[in-house]
Amino acid sequence: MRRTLLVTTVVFCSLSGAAFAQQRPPSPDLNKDGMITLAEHEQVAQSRFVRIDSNGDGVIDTTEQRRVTLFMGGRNPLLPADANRDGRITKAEFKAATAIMFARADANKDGRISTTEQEAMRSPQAR
Ligand SMILES: [Ca+2]
Ligand SMILES: [Ca+2]
Ligand SMILES: [Ca+2]
Repeated sequence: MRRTLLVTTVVFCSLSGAAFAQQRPPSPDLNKDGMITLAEHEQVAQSRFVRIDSNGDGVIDTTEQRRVTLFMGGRNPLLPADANRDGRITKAEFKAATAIMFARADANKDGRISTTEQEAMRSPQAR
Protein backbone atom coordinates (compact mmCIF):
# COMPACT_ATOMS: atom_id res chain seq x y z
CA MET A 1 0.00 0.00 0.00
CA ARG A 2 2.73 2.43 1.00
CA ARG A 3 4.73 1.34 -1.98
CA THR A 4 1.86 1.96 -4.38
CA LEU A 5 1.41 5.39 -2.94
CA LEU A 6 5.09 6.18 -3.33
CA VAL A 7 5.17 5.05 -6.95
CA THR A 8 2.06 7.07 -7.73
CA THR A 9 3.57 10.13 -6.09
CA VAL A 10 6.82 9.77 -8.02
CA VAL A 11 5.02 9.37 -11.33
CA PHE A 12 2.68 12.22 -10.53
CA CYS A 13 5.57 14.51 -9.63
CA SER A 14 7.54 13.77 -12.76
CA LEU A 15 4.40 14.30 -14.80
CA SER A 16 3.37 17.51 -13.13
CA GLY A 17 6.88 18.78 -13.68
CA ALA A 18 6.98 18.10 -17.37
CA ALA A 19 4.07 16.72 -19.33
CA PHE A 20 1.22 18.06 -17.25
CA ALA A 21 2.47 21.34 -15.89
CA GLN A 22 -1.08 22.57 -15.53
CA GLN A 23 -4.17 20.79 -14.29
CA ARG A 24 -6.24 22.46 -16.97
CA PRO A 25 -4.89 22.39 -20.50
CA PRO A 26 -4.65 25.77 -22.22
CA SER A 27 -7.69 26.72 -24.22
CA PRO A 28 -7.46 25.52 -27.81
CA ASP A 29 -8.96 28.84 -28.86
CA LEU A 30 -5.60 30.32 -29.83
CA ASN A 31 -6.83 33.60 -31.29
CA LYS A 32 -9.41 34.01 -28.49
CA ASP A 33 -12.36 34.65 -30.77
CA GLY A 34 -14.57 32.23 -28.86
CA MET A 35 -14.44 29.69 -31.67
CA ILE A 36 -12.15 26.71 -32.08
CA THR A 37 -11.37 25.84 -35.67
CA LEU A 38 -10.11 22.43 -36.74
CA ALA A 39 -6.68 23.99 -37.33
CA GLU A 40 -6.53 25.30 -33.75
CA HIS A 41 -7.83 22.00 -32.43
CA GLU A 42 -5.16 20.07 -34.32
CA GLN A 43 -2.40 22.44 -33.24
CA VAL A 44 -3.27 21.93 -29.57
CA ALA A 45 -3.62 18.18 -30.04
CA GLN A 46 -0.23 18.13 -31.70
CA SER A 47 1.48 19.86 -28.77
CA ARG A 48 -0.36 17.51 -26.41
CA PHE A 49 0.99 14.54 -28.35
CA VAL A 50 4.54 15.89 -28.08
CA ARG A 51 4.15 16.34 -24.32
CA ILE A 52 2.81 12.80 -23.81
CA ASP A 53 5.44 11.30 -26.10
CA SER A 54 8.15 11.75 -23.50
CA ASN A 55 10.85 9.82 -25.35
CA GLY A 56 10.10 11.69 -28.58
CA ASP A 57 9.90 8.67 -30.89
CA GLY A 58 6.64 9.82 -32.49
CA VAL A 59 4.61 7.01 -30.90
CA ILE A 60 2.72 6.93 -27.62
CA ASP A 61 3.63 3.50 -26.34
CA THR A 62 2.06 1.57 -23.45
CA THR A 63 4.48 3.05 -20.89
CA GLU A 64 3.60 6.57 -21.93
CA GLN A 65 -0.10 5.71 -21.95
CA ARG A 66 0.18 4.22 -18.48
CA ARG A 67 1.51 7.53 -17.20
CA VAL A 68 -1.51 9.33 -18.60
CA THR A 69 -3.81 6.64 -17.18
CA LEU A 70 -2.28 7.10 -13.72
CA PHE A 71 -2.62 10.82 -13.99
CA MET A 72 -6.26 10.51 -15.02
CA GLY A 73 -6.96 8.29 -12.02
CA GLY A 74 -7.09 4.94 -13.82
CA ARG A 75 -8.85 5.94 -17.00
CA ASN A 76 -6.90 5.88 -20.26
CA PRO A 77 -8.35 8.66 -22.40
CA LEU A 78 -6.05 7.67 -25.26
CA LEU A 79 -7.41 4.17 -25.68
CA PRO A 80 -9.96 5.02 -28.40
CA ALA A 81 -7.19 6.67 -30.43
CA ASP A 82 -5.39 3.35 -30.91
CA ALA A 83 -7.36 2.44 -34.02
CA ASN A 84 -5.53 -0.81 -34.85
CA ARG A 85 -5.32 -1.86 -31.17
CA ASP A 86 -1.61 -2.60 -31.20
CA GLY A 87 -1.05 -0.69 -27.96
CA ARG A 88 0.85 2.07 -29.73
CA ILE A 89 -0.67 5.35 -30.77
CA THR A 90 1.03 6.81 -33.80
CA LYS A 91 0.81 10.45 -34.85
CA ALA A 92 -1.58 9.46 -37.64
CA GLU A 93 -3.87 7.60 -35.23
CA PHE A 94 -3.78 10.52 -32.83
CA LYS A 95 -4.64 12.96 -35.61
CA ALA A 96 -7.54 10.80 -36.79
CA ALA A 97 -8.88 10.59 -33.23
CA THR A 98 -8.52 14.36 -32.94
CA ALA A 99 -10.63 14.85 -36.06
CA ILE A 100 -13.30 12.50 -34.70
CA MET A 101 -13.35 14.37 -31.39
CA PHE A 102 -13.70 17.65 -33.24
CA ALA A 103 -16.58 16.36 -35.36
CA ARG A 104 -18.30 15.08 -32.24
CA ALA A 105 -17.95 18.42 -30.46
CA ASP A 106 -19.05 20.45 -33.48
CA ALA A 107 -22.75 19.87 -32.91
CA ASN A 108 -24.05 22.19 -35.63
CA LYS A 109 -21.36 21.10 -38.14
CA ASP A 110 -20.18 24.57 -39.11
CA GLY A 111 -16.52 23.55 -38.82
CA ARG A 112 -15.98 25.52 -35.62
CA ILE A 113 -16.51 24.72 -31.96
CA SER A 114 -18.25 27.57 -30.17
CA THR A 115 -18.08 28.18 -26.42
CA THR A 116 -21.53 26.62 -26.08
CA GLU A 117 -20.37 23.53 -27.91
CA GLN A 118 -17.24 23.42 -25.71
CA GLU A 119 -19.36 23.49 -22.58
CA ALA A 120 -21.62 20.75 -23.90
CA MET A 121 -18.53 18.66 -24.60
CA ARG A 122 -17.22 19.10 -21.05
CA SER A 123 -20.47 18.18 -19.34
CA PRO A 124 -20.56 14.56 -18.12
CA GLN A 125 -23.74 13.84 -20.07
CA ALA A 126 -21.86 14.31 -23.32
CA ARG A 127 -19.97 11.04 -22.90
CA1 LIG B 1 7.05 7.60 -27.31
CA1 LIG C 1 -1.91 1.78 -32.99
CA1 LIG D 1 -20.06 24.49 -34.39
